[in-house]
Amino acid sequence: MRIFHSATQLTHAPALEFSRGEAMPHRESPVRVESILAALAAAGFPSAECPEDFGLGPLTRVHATDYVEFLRTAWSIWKSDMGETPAYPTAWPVPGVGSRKPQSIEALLGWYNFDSGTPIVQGTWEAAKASAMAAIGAARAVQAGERVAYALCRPPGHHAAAAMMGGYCYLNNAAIAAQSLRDNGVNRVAIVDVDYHHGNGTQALFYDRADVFFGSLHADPCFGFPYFMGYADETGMGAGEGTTVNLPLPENTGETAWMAALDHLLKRVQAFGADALVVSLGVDTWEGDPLSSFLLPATTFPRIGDRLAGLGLPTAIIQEGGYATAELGENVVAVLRGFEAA
Ligand code: SP5
Ligand code: ZN
Repeated sequence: MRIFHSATQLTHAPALEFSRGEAMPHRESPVRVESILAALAAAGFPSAECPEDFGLGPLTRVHATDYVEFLRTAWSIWKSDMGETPAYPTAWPVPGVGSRKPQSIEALLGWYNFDSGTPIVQGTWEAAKASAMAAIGAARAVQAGERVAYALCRPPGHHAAAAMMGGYCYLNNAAIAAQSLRDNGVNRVAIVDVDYHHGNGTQALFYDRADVFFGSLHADPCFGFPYFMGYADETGMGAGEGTTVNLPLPENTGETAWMAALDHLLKRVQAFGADALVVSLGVDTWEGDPLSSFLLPATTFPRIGDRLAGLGLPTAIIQEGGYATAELGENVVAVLRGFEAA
C-alpha cells in the first residue's frame, strides 16, 4: 500500500482549544502523526512518500478562491497587527447579526470559521496545503492502478466546506481527492465517512452533485459535533437528490449497531455504482477516544477495512480524526491491514 505524508504537515501545532469554559491542550496535535507513523513502521508498511506539489488548482476546484487566498495570507496579516499570538475568531455572523463580508482580519476569522477550535497559527497554511497534497497523491496513486493508497492527512479535512473552516479542518482533503479523481476521468466517486463526527463540509460540497456520493455514519447531530448537519433526512438536492446518505447513531453505539449501519451504507454505495472510493477514515469511534461516545473495540477496525475492501473499488483512504494518541496508530493500522487482508 502506498502511503502519502509530508513533514510540512507538522508545522501547524496550535497549543490550545476551548472546552467547558477553559483553555485545554489542543487535541489535533502533531503527536497524532507520530503515533500513526510508528504503528505503520512497526507493522512493516512501506515508508511514507512525500507527495508532489500539485499547486493550488486542485484546491480551488472545491474551495472558493477568496477562501484559499484568506488561508494563504491570514497569518501574515494577523501577525503584522497582533504579533505571534494564535488567531482565533471571536465573533460569528450567525443569522440576525448581519451578513456582509467584513474587512478586518479579526472579523474575517469568524466569517470563514464556524467554531472556536480551529485557529490559524504559524504554519497552518503550509500544513493544510501539504495535507491536501497527500490526499491528491493518494488519489493519483489509485488512478495509476494501485488498489488502495493511504494519505496520512493532518490537519484533517471533512468539516471544511467551500469557504469555511472548523472542527480542526481547513482544506477538505477527502473532497479534494474525490474531485481530483473526477477531473482525471473517473466518472462516479463515492465518499464513505466513518469518522465519529459528521463530515458536514464534504456533504455541503457535493450536496447537489449526482457524480459524487457522500455517505456518513456519525454521532447524531442532536448531541454530537458539528451539531447543525448530518440528520437522516438530508439526502441531497437537485441533481444530487439521493446521493447523500446520513446514518446518525446514538450515544454509546457499539460494534453490532455500528457495523450494521456500515453494511447498510455500503449497499447504498454499491447501488450508486461508484468507479472509485474515497474513505474519510476517523478512528475516533474507538471506545477510549476522548472526543467520542461510541464504544467500538479495537477489534472492530480490521473488520472495517475488510468491509471497505469488499466493495472492490480503487480506494483512497484519507485520515480524519482519532484523538487517543497512544492507540491511534494501532487503530489506523488495523483498518489498513484489514483492507489488505481482504
Ligand atoms: C476531524 C475531527 O474529528 N474533528 C472533531 C472536532 C471536534 N471539536 C470539538 C468537540 C467538542 C465536543 N465535546 C467533547 C465531549 C466529550 N465527551
Ligand atoms: Zn472526528
